[in-house]
Amino acid sequence: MYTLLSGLYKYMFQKDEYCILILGLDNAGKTTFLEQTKTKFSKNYKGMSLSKITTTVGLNIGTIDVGNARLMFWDLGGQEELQSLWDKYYAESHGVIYVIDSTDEERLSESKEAFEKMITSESLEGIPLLVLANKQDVENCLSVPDIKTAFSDCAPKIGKRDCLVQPCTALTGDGVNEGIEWMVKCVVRNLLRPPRQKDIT
Ligand SMILES: Nc1nc2c(ncn2[C@@H]2O[C@H](COP(=O)(O)OP(=O)(O)OP(=O)(O)O)[C@@H](O)[C@H]2O)c(=O)[nH]1
Ligand SMILES: [Mg+2]
Repeated sequence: MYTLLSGLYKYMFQKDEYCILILGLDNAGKTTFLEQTKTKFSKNYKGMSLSKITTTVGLNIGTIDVGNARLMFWDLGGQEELQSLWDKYYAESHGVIYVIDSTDEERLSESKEAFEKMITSESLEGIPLLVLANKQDVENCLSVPDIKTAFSDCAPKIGKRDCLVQPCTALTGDGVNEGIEWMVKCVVRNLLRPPRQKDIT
């Protein structure tokens, strides 16, 4: 009886947990996106003022619940010297959100290099990839087709994993719901993924 009841309790209340990395160059808008996501998806979350966000040294974490899924975000600092820390988190992640500053054409190739290095990591093979073309509120910014063209030679390396390039404005929240809902759908159905490190230990 106990087993039956505890099984029922788990079925009804326990969330499946997924770790989602938020990566991208410094100033792309990762932390702004995380704060906006927490504000949109957590009822009682009193977000910090988006204008007060400063560059991340280390990481920020955040959790939201969407249906039966609990997403735990790790927003890592994007400065060059911090990028070497990204791969320490790959083994435990179930999804990656890669944020691009659509207003910064000058650093687009730098962003592409970091992206390429990340997607070629074996530990991320097969995991869903949400690419955010952020700062779409700024006039004359790069569009999704512009970014897809600039990143086109990465396509073979993305392979068969789920990938979506989503226009987004983290500051106002445009595109945030669409991106998160897509990610939830992908991580939940990504049953082919081998067990994560934490599941083994
Ligand atoms: N116009 C505009 N500005 C944005 C948007 N999202 C973020 N920003 C601005 O971009 C700057 C950098 O944002 P952050 O969220 O700190 O960027 P980050 O990617 O976390 O940067 P690091 O922590 O250094 O890696 C801030 O001044 C934000 O206000 C957006 O959608 N539109
Ligand atoms: Mg940050």
